[in-house]
Amino acid sequence: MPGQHPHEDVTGVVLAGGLARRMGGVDKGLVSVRGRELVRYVVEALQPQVRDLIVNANRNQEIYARLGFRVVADAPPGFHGPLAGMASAMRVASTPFIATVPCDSPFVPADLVGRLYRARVAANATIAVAHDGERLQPVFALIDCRRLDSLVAFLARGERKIDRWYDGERTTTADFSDSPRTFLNLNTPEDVASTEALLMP
Ligand SMILES: Nc1nc2c(ncn2[C@@H]2O[C@H](COP(=O)(O)OP(=O)(O)OP(=O)(O)O)[C@@H](O)[C@H]2O)c(=O)[nH]1
Ligand SMILES: [Mg+2]
Repeated sequence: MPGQHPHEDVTGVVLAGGLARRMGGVDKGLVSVRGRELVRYVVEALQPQVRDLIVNANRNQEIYARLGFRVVADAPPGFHGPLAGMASAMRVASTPFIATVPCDSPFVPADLVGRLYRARVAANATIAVAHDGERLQPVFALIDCRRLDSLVAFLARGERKIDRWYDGERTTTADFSDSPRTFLNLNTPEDVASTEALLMP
């Protein structure tokens, strides 16, 4: 039925594997935002949209595991960027697709996965990436897990840039220009403070 997407086809992946250099190297997903770990906002928004959820983290895996979902580290290891986290999630996902979101974007909309999914179907693409009207938002993406071999080969060549992998795939975009808050992400301590103010009742 138009306007719907098969939840059972999608595993949500929360990318929490970064170094958070702009936040002083803390584990960003675990940073407290109005008394709750940042990753929890993302998990709560994504979970109703997918069948399974995976948290991709390279540190504090046992703390992330308390969220109740599978935790996977990057493969290959070594902080090579979000593509490595996507690859390890694609390897273990038991659904045909993964939908990725970063752990530092607390305003994931309830229709994120559905819109990505519909854009992918409409374009007969293997990847759908969110577009904010000005630029691609590459860590908000729906990816066909059958492209794992392509991604592994890309990483094995020493490539790291997410846009470059997308460029070589059958990639389409999903327009989220009506929803700029989706892409608000917390990179610095100042971002945490301003978002806490936004979340004030
Ligand atoms: N799995 C994985 N995810 C990463 C890696 N680097 C960044 N990310 C994720 O990509 C998303 C967006 O990245 P940034 O906001 O730049 O986060 P970051 O790289 O931790 O922070 P900075 O070092 O300040 O840029 C976040 O969800 C990060 O967790 C990585 O090496 N591996
Ligand atoms: Mg960020």
